Amino acid sequence: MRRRKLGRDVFHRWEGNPVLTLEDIPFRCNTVFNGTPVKLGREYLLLLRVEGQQGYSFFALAKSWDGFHFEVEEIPVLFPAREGVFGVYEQEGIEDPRATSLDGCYYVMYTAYSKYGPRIALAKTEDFHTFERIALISEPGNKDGVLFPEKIGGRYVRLDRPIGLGVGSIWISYSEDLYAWGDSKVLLSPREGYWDSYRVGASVPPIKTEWGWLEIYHGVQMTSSGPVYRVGTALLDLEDPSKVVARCKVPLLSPRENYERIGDVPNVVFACGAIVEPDGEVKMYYGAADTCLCVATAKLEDIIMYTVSG
Ligand code: BMA
Repeated sequence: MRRRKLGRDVFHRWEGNPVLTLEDIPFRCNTVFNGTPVKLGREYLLLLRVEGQQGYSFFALAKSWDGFHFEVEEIPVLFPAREGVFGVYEQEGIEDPRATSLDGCYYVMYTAYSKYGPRIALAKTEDFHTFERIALISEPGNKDGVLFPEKIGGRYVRLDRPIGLGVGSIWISYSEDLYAWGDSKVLLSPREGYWDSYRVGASVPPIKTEWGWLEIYHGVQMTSSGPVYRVGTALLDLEDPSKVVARCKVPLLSPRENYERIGDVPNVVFACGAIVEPDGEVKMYYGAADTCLCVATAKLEDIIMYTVSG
C-alpha cells in the first residue's frame, strides 16, 4: 500500500490546495501568491499579492466563510502609488502584505519596490477596500516587515529583514508613533549547517501565546540549483521580545508538492499570515513557488512543542 502523503511536516497541507491560482483571478494577471489573512467576525479576508503580466505586483482581496474556499473580488484593492513620495518608491510594485490588528484598525506592512530596491511601507485600513498610506518606514535593502499586535513597554514593535553585507537576519525595532523607528537589534541570524543557513526573514506577524511571542519565519538554504524557502518558528520573550526563548531545529513546512516545487520561483513556501482559531488550530496561508496561494494547518501546541524541542 502507498504510504500517505500527509504528515511529513508539522503543518498539514489542505487536501484542496492550492487555495487560489491564476484561474481564480477574475482579471488578467501573471500569478497570485503571498497573502495575509484576517478574520472579521465569521468571515475570512485574504489580502493577496497579485503579479500583473508586466511583472509588477499589487493587492487584491478574497473572501471566504470557511478559510479554505475563497472568492476573489473583481477589482483589486490597492495599486502601487503613482504620485507623491510613495509614487517614487512603488514604481516596481507593492509586495508581500502582512496585516496586524492594532488600535482598533488594521495595519499592513508591505514591500514597496522601485529601482532603489525594496523598502518597508506601512498602510492602515478598516475594511481592506480603502487604505491610508502612513509612511515608508525603512530605507532600501529592507523587507519582511511585521508589526506586533500590541505595544510592548509603551512602544510599537516590528521585525524586519535588512540585508546588511548580503546577510539576511531578522531584526527588531521600536517606535513611539509608527513613523520613526529605532533601537534596532539583530534577533535571528542564518545558522550554519541548518536548513536556514543562507537567509532568514520574518513571515507571520507575531502571535501572542502563553509561552511567548510565536514568530513563524522563513529560512533559506542555498543549493546547487538555487534557493529553497522553508517555514520555521521561534519564540520570543513576552515582555522583552528582543530575547529569543526558543528556535526550531528543523523546518515545520518544506516545499514537497508539485505546486510548491514548480512555478516562477521553484521550491518556495512563503507565509505572510496565519489565523489562530478558538480551538487552537493555526491556519497558515502561504505562497507556493511564487505561483499560487495555499493553506496549511497545525495545532498551536504542536507548533510550540516543535519550536522548543524539535
Ligand atoms: C522573497 C520575496 C517573496 C518571494 C520569495 C521567494 O524575497 O520576494 O515575495 O515569495 O522571495 O521568491
